[in-house]
Amino acid sequence: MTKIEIVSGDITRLQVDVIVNAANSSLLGGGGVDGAIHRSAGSELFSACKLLNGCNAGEVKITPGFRLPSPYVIHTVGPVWKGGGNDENQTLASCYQKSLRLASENNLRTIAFPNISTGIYGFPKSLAAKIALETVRDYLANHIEIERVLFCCFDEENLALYKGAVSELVLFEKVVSEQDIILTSKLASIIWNEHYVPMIGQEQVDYMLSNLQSPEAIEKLINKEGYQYYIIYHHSEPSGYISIRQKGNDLFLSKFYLIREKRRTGLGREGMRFISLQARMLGLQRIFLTVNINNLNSIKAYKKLGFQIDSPVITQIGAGYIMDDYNMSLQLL
Ligand code: AR6
Repeated sequence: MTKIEIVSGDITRLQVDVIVNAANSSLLGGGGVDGAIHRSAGSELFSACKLLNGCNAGEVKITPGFRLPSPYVIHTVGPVWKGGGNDENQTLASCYQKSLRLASENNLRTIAFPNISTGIYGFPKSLAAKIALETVRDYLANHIEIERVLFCCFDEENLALYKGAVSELVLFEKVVSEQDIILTSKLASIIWNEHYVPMIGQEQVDYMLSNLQSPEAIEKLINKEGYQYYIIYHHSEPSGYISIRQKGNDLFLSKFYLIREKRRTGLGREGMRFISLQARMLGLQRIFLTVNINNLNSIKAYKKLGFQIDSPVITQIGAGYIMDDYNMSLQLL
């Protein structure tokens, strides 16, 4: 399921399509991982780097790997830590994001990162690990072309931090395969049965599940109606799912469901952050949803996440069933 792996040791030994170098803005070599990469790749790498005209912090450039086992190297320049008030976090995130984008553009499917900026550049390791993992996780949610991402930890402290952080990482995986669709439908069945039966009764729940949440119905929503589904994994367990779609200038949040045992574990906030990110990436400033007026816990949870109630709305769902809902919306800042 997960494409993220934590490995220890020397990045210059890894057999992946591309390794990332934590370089400096001259791109002409240095100490740390940069020095190790230049030594293993040989002097041709230095010659290739001389032609690149340097690189700004947060940016990326690509060269062949020459004598390295990996055919390519992406050179990125991390931020120098100056206390945190100089956009260090954003610059570090940009290193990871732009490296992945460059890998995608070059059809490179497996990539290894060192712990950028956490050596000579002095970035706090725990914060750097969190930014690295979350940035990569968010990119992978929408880029199925990347097959494997290795975080290569050279020092024991980083290795322990990454192992801890990755086991807590909430993953959002895009629903693409038939298997994913079947899993989504199963999650729907669990969640509707535990959550909606007391609200709208078993009969209506059964009707909705077989008509609107069957694998065929979900497949149609994805392939014909422009919905994107993401399964939420927590501690490697499928824990819920999200379904979104652009409607005009807004993002329509069609489904945001968590199985009962995963509620009140912070997944709501994590999921909302992910949904807001999808809205921003589409250039949208507002998220809206409908929620059953008797679904008091969800209404409360959405309010806590910043949503407001706009108006009541009645939705016909077929076979004489209706849903008595509220429209709720969240304006993104
Ligand atoms: N494989 C994997 N990781 C390594 C290796 C290796 N062979 N060697 C060191 N590390 P740093 P920065 C880890 O200092 O902080 C250079 O001089 C190391 O444990 O290499 O981004 C450049 O030219 C640490 O966790 O990079 C720049 O001037 C991580 O790599 C400056 O350092 C990053 O440490 C960049 O500083």
